[in-house]
Amino acid sequence: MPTSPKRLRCAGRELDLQSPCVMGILNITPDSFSDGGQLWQGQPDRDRILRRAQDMVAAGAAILDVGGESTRPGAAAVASQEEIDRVLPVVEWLVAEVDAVVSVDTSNPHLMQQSVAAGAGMINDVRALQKEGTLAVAALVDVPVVLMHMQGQPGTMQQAPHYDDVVAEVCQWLQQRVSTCEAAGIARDRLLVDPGFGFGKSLSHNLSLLKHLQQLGAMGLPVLAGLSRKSMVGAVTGRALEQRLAGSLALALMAVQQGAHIVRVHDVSETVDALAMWQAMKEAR
Ligand code: 8Y7
Repeated sequence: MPTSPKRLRCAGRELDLQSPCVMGILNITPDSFSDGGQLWQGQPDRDRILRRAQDMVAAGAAILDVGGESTRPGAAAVASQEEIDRVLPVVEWLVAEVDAVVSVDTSNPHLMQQSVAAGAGMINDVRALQKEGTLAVAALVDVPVVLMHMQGQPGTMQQAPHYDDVVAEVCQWLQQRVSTCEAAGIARDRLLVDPGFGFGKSLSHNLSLLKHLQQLGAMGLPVLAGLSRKSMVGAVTGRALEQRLAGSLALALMAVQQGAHIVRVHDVSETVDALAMWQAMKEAR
């Protein structure tokens, strides 16, 4: 089984993936799925964003993931320039002020290019570089790229997700995307993979992917898992969005136990503590 790289070069920063990393979520949208526009006051709220970002980094986030397009099921599409106007200033503020890798959560090639030019150290694309122009931009820049699996499109993906063998199909699809990326000139050591929990998946699909996450790790690339506050927590616990912390911590722990290198979360401090306990246990005799 190929082993994944132990370090990732992200613009001027290095990520050590030998112990799990936490990626903190910064949603710069008026209508975010799980944190409802708190960083938005008609425009991105610089003070609130920087305070939230500094808190996340002080709590142990190694990466901050900034996004301006809501991909929640049924969300409306955002125009390209509007997304750039939302997100690019935030990338610039974070690069200047915050001691962390800045990841840009986008499928927009213009925003990818401009964000990396502004100092972003990672691209997180829920469409895995399938949009026109994104492969070419990703080949030209020199930062890691997260390739996430999604079945269908955000607006309709949860209507009737179907797989014969979800684990095998998600792994095969990501293998294909990795090959396409390599053929386009993106070095393999810049790629990460993510099964895309909740993106065109039923509860049982999500649970199978988590249970067998190690199969994704067998590709030999770092694995990212985004489970925080997702509907699978609601489905199992019956909890509303703001009451999904305990379920989300359990999922983060299970993900790293199954080989995830990076967990994408809303609640950084709590997740860092949970992972510290996991790490301590792991290092015991
Ligand atoms: C994921 C993600 C979201 C995920 C990666 C949410 C942007 C929905 N989920 N990116 N983005 N993986 N790589 O609930 O699971 O946070 S948005």
